[in-house]
Formats: sequence, structure tokens, C-alpha cells
Amino acid sequence: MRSTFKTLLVLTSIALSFAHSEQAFTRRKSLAFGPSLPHATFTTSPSPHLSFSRSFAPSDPFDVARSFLDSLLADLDSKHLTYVIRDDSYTDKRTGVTHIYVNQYVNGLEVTDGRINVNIKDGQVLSYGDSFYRGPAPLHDNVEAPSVHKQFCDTLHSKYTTHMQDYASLLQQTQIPLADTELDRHRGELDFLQDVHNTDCHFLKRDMTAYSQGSRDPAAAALMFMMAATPSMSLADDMHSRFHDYLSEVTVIPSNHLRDQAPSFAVQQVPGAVNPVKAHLAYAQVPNGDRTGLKLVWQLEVEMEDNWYSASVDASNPSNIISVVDWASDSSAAPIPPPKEPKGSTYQVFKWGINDPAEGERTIEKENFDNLASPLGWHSLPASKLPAGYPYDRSSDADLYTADTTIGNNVYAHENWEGRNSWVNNLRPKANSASEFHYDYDPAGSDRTDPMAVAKGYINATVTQLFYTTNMVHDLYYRYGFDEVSGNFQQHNFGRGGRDGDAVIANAQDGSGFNNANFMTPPDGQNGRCRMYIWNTASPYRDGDLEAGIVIHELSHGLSTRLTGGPANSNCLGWGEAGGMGEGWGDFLATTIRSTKRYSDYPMGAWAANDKGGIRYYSYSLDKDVNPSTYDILDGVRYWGVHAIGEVWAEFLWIVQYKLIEKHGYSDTLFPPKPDADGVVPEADFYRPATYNSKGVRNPLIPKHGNSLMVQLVLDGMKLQPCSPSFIQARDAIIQADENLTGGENFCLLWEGFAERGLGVGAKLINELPWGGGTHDPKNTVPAKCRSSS
Ligand SMILES: *[C@@H]1O[C@H](CO)[C@@H](O)[C@H](O)[C@H]1NC(C)=O
Ligand SMILES: CC(=O)N[C@H]1CO[C@H](CO)[C@@H](O)[C@@H]1O
Repeated sequence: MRSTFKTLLVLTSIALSFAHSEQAFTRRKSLAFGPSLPHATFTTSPSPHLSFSRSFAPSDPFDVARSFLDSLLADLDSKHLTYVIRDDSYTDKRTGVTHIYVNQYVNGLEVTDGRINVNIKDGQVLSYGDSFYRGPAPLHDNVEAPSVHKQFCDTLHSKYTTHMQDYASLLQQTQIPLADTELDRHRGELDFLQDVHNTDCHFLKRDMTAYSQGSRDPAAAALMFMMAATPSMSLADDMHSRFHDYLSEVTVIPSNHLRDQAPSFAVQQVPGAVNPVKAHLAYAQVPNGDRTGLKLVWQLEVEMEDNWYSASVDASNPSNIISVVDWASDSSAAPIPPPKEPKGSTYQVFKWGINDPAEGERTIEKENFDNLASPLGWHSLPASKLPAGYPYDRSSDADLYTADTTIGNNVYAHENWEGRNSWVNNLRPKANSASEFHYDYDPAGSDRTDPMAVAKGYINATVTQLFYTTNMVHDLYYRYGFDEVSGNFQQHNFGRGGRDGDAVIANAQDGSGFNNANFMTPPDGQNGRCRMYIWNTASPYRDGDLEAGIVIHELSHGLSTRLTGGPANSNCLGWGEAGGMGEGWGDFLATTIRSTKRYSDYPMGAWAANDKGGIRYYSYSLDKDVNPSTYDILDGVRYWGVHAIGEVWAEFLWIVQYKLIEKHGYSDTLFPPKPDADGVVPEADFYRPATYNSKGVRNPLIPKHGNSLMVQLVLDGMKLQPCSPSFIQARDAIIQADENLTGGENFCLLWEGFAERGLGVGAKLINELPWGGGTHDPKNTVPAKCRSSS
């Protein structure tokens, strides 16, 4: 039997496993773990002495933040422990909340996981997350760093051993054969443990002592990290046996910064990396016993074909990886160009809301001109923002470029059959003179002998669909607050702030894999990359680009990664519960988008996987018999992977959402009405009647219905929550988002929703492990004021 549980640590690819089928499934290697910091907190009701009474409140939120930080950090040795307010901090135009992101420095070096996020409104601190290091500033390190990687692999090994014994004795003791599903589950868990151990722990079988001790060289750190990270066992073996040859082949170039930066380096010719590895010295916090110390690390940024790692490696023993985040989730303001009379393109596609080809037929849909989200439509951008190497008459003096193909301000979509990193000149459909992107989609094809040729035959329809879905997602999320300052993906930001030059690069029918999809999210200002694959789960093959849910799931990684912990920090949803929620939000949003007024349960990825149960353990459902996920289900080894953790979170959100729908009703569209010519958004039937504050300024509009309100609260919550949030902190952020949007009218409903499956008052996570797991103590309790008196 083929392994059925294969993807622990696959950070952001879509597929967890084929729980019910035996399809071949390529697992992209992806390392993801790091210390969990016991002192990290998220406080939603700061004590008054840390806040200000209104009469003394400075009006500039940055002044408020500085005074707040000074009192919060009063005990720090301010000569050696300092902080910097990051310039990706922003004020949310819609909510008026200012989100301020703060990095810690010790002895002038960044503490990679010393983060504060402060949420401020009307001169008041609403909430803050804090993982700053509080001990003394060390001379170099003040702690031994236990290897998290080794701890992970040892735990896998011992779980495997005990599990094997249990399984053997189960088989012996049972007179009557156990139900097949019970045996399957055990076998599945064993396969899973073994598979992960084989690939991700291979590195640790080597003896590194010969060359790992005492090395302060970023080249050694980069090479040793590559040995652990490369999916090629033969490369890893060769590097191990000829380490010094490799070391002599790489070159280290110092890169200088204008001010205030630790020395940083570019390590060139690292095998397996597609760009020079960036390296700088920093500190990482390492919990050891009951105190947390600082470890000097090389902070590496390693871009590979299928991964884009940000890793902390022990500087004095670079074989010890302290933490690693894969930005791949298995991706000067120019003047605003003059508005033009939009002609508008049309697309023959599965319309927004149709999840996949089994659910409907293609129709002709129009380009969206929403003067907030896509003021120039989907095909125009300043010529200066075209990617380097894109064929375009650069001598022409037109400022605005309007493409007759599938590129624009929000996304560049194209085939990538080759499966490699080049994309600028890959094939794209060209519209006819009437700006129509109308192409045949014939999945049956005529050539039965070559299913890939059949799929390639409808590539223009596929790229059109990917372009359409990605733009719709861009416009939808924009309207709920994923805008320029909060880190969205656009080539040009219309002078509205944030970093531009980062449209999504969307690869259709990507040749680097089958039966999956992934998204890479580097920090704001660098292009996200979405790769969609063909699924060989059926004959004819199925094209993942045509399953909207999969595309939405992937694009949502970009959303949650940029909103959590600030646009410039892509390391906040790296592993464990935080990484799991990164998956869960995508499933939740995809499922919410496809849902209709008539309630239904939904599986994830069922069409592409050709499996009516989908690619998760359970379908999303309000019925506990259909989806039994609870907070403590996360204790099981099956729930160590981010996808499994994510489906539990998505199930909780699904339940919470239906509490809101029960109370507020259901909106047939999630798209807010388009703004009028002055940019004022009308209430229409979408928002509740506007209210105004004492200064006559309109308060943020509140979506009228349960589903649209939930999407709003989920996005607002992402902005409030701290870096590396737990389920509990993300829950608190959503409840606070409601408090700030509606004055807390859904307080009890939200608590009831979360409490239903164990995330109620007093629920806790004990002994959290660096990759997920731990002991989850569930509680179904709601706050006292919500307990019904009846
Ligand atoms: C796709 O469209 C391009 C340009 O519009 C055309 O040259 C090409 O033949 C089409 N490909 C297929 C497979 O239909
Ligand atoms: C406008 C508004 O309702 N603000 C609230 C936001 O949340 C904090 C804490 O939860 C409250 O104190 C504010 O009054």
C-alpha cells in the first residue's frame, strides 16, 4: 500500500493527503520548525497604566506607540537592548486602527523573533503582541541551543517505535478483525512517520563534527543548510563527502547598507540555490529549561527552485538549524496614470462562485473596474512597471501600457510547462481585436495516448481562468482591507503607500509537479509566486487551475502572510498552529466563496483529486458526525502537519460563520458595491446604514450579513494578531475585531462558535512542540456574561 499520509511540514502546498485514495503524490520537501517562545503574549486589554486616558492622549499614533513601548520596555537595559519601529507599519483606512510593527535589537544585532505589534486607535492601545527578549544583553551567546531539528527527528522516531508496538499487539490481540478503517489509520500513521523521517531527518544521520564546530563563516552556514534543505539526496551526499571542495568553490561578497545594519553577505555559487544566499548575523531566542537565552545565528535567505527559506542557523555550529520558515506555501510611487474610458475585456470562464468544472458551464464574464481595487482594470499598468525583459516598445512614450494578453497590475498569468523559474516570456493567450479571451476547453481531447498533450491543448482557456480568478481574489480581498499599505500584490500602488513591484506571478500547468499547488510569499515589494499543477488523478487529467478553491487557497497564503505581523515580515506563519492557520484560512475562504444560500457541507479539492471526500481528512460541516474536529484532536500525530492543523481551524471558522449567518442572514455576493466617482462606497443592500462619529466622520461600514461580516472579521483579525499566533490568540483577535467594528454585538455568538469544538474560555495548549502537537486542553465554556439565564 502506498503511503497515505505524506505531507508533514509541507508548508503551503495545498494537498495534505489522499485519505481515501492511493494516488501517487509528489511531496515537495519543505522544512518548517522553530522554538516556541513561552513568554510570547497577545494582550487584548492592556492595563490602564500602559495606555493613556483620552485627555492626555497624543494624537499621532506613532507617538502613542513610542510612549507605550517606553513604558512596556522600561525594565530593559536600553543601552544594549533597543527597538526599531518598522516602516511597514500603517494606519488602516477602513478601521482607523494603526498597526505598528517593532523589531528588537541587542548589541546592534536584530533579534529575529523579538517582535512587538501594537494596535492603536483614537490614541488608545487596543491590543499588542510581544515576544521581546527580556534577559540581560549577552556578550556573544548566553545559551546552548538544543537542536530543534534533532528533537523533531528523535520524537518522530520514538513515536514510530511505540506506535509499531501498539499496532503489533493490536493485531495479535484481536480475535475478530478490526474494522478496516482502524487498521488503515494505524498503517497510515506509521507510513507517515516513516516517510517524514526518511526525507527530513536524513541530514542528521551525518557526522558534522569534523567541520561544524567553531566556524563563523557564512559560507559554511549556507552550505550546511543546503545539505539539510536540498531535496536531492545525491547532492547532499556529495556535499557531505567533499565539503571542503564545495567550500572553496563558493564566494562570499559583503553587501553594505547605508546605516544601522549588521554586516551582511551574499554567498555565491551555493549548489541548489537559484540566487546568491543572503546572510547576516543576528540573535535568535532559545528557550532552555525555564529561561530563554540568545543565540548568535546566521540569518539566511535561500532561494531554491521549489522553496524560499528564511532560516536561523547556529553561528558557532552551523549544522544546528534553530528555526526555518519556507516562504513557499506549497510565492517610488509613480504618478497615477490618467483614467481612461475602459473598454473592458471579456473572458470565457467558470464564473466566480463556480468551484470547478463539475459545478457548471463556462460563461462570458467581464473585466472588473473597481476604482478602489483595480482602478485601471486588469490589463493596464505603468510601462515603467513592466518586468525586465518583457517585449514592449520602450521607445514609445506612452506612460500607460495596456496588454492584450494575461498580464496587468495584479497578476502575470502564463503556462510554465518547463516547470522552472523563467516566466517573463512564457506563453500567454492574446485577445482578439474585440479584447475577447474566449478559447476552447475540451478536456476529453482527441489524443487518448497523451493526456498531457490534451491538457496543453486547452492552455489558453486555462491561463484565462487563472488570470480571471486571481484578479477576482485581488479585488475581493482589497475591498475587505488587503490594500497597498497592508502589503497586497500589485505592480503599481497608485501612490497609496506600501511597496509595489509585486504582482502575483501565476504559473498554469506548472511542470514542476502533479497533484498539488503552492504559493511563495516573500516580504512586500517582491513578487508572490503561485504555481498550479495538473492532477493525474483521473482520465482525462484534471487541471488544478480550473478549480477555483485551490487557486483561492493558494492566493490566501499571500493574504494571511502579509497581514500577520506586518507586510515586511513573511516569517509569522511558519510552523505549528500559526502555519496551520495559514492553511486553514485558505480553506475557509475558498469554501465560503463557493457556498450558497442553501446550506451544504463542502470537501476541499474534491474535483482535482477525483475523490468525493477531497484532500482533507474531513469535509467542512456543521455536523459533528461528518467533521469531528475538536481542539484536542490536534494532540494526535496525524495533526503535526500544517494542513491537518489548518483543517481544524477552518472547521472552527465555518461553525463560527454559521452562528453569524443565523443571526444576520446570508448575502448572495461577497463583493461590496463599487464606489461612486468620488470614491464613496454606497451602503446599498450590502452594508448597514452608516453611522458617524462626533466629528462627523463616517465610521467603518459594517457588512450587513453573516457571511460578509465573517470575512471582514477574519481579515481584521489577521491584522490585529501577533506574529506566530496560536489558535487562542487568533480567536481573541477576531473577537476584538468585532468589538471594534460592531461595538462587540457578536461577542457571545463568537465565543459560542469557538467554544463548540473546545476553543472556549480557559482552553489551553500545554507543552507546545516546535512543529505543532502538544497537549490541547479543550473547554466548551463561554464567558460568564454569555451564559444563558434561561
Ligand atoms: C493560444 O493562443 C495563442 C495566441 O493567442 C496561439 O498562438 C496559440 O496557438 C494558442 N494555443 C493553443 C494550444 O490553442
Ligand atoms: C471603536 C471600538 O469599539 N473600539 C474598541 C476596540 O476594542 C477595544 C478592546 O477590545 C475597546 O476597548 C475599544 O473600545
